[in-house]
Amino acid sequence: MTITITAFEASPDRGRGLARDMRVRWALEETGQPYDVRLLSFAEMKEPAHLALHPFGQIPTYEEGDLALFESGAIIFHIADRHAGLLPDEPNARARAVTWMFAAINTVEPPILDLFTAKIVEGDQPWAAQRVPLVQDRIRARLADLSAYLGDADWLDGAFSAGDLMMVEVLRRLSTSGLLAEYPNLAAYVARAEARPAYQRAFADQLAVFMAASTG
Ligand code: GTB
Repeated sequence: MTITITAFEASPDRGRGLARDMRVRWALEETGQPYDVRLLSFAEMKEPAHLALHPFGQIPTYEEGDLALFESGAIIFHIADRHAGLLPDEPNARARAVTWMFAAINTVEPPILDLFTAKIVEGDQPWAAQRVPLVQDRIRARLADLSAYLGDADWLDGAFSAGDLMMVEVLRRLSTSGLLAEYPNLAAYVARAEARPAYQRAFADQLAVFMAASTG
């Protein structure tokens, strides 16, 4: 059955692979699943046809036969659960990998999103200059704990898993902030993941969409 995901027609990240279709593309590449992409304008994302798939009018969505999903975490769990390559077979190891997926989106990602909001969305507010350092310190607290946990291991719990994929995707949002570089083992962890062939294919595909939109 054909898998179809949705992505921005013209991503505001300018092809840096920071929108959440990137993590879904990467999971599909890691598990060797071919997929189609339906590109949407901002207006199309808020129209009834897309709202029927995604109640909040966002990307990404995932369609496969009569199954339609939204939320990147749920989509990646579905892909990893159905196809080999992103979750271990051993039940306890599998549960721990899923735990890291939740840790990434529930514990590490929120302050990182707050930084984006504080700097970009609310950057012109009078209190922004005070808020940004507070949020940065909250991020540092998470990164310090994650860095101590990872130590000199390659991945969070044995072999590369959906937990690593999600954690790396969350950490990549910090690439231009300077914060990741304060934790060399985390910077190396992200670089190690970005060197994976599946990541490279996913990144190239989303970049090609941006290039076509900006030249076409
Ligand atoms: N919790 C949902 C999930 O994980 O799937 C969040 C989905 C989401 O935030 N989607 C965003 C969206 O559709 C795109 S990824 N936004 C449009 C809207 O809400 O109307 C977020 C994003 C946007 C832009 C950049 N950027 O420019 O760097 C990075 C990430």
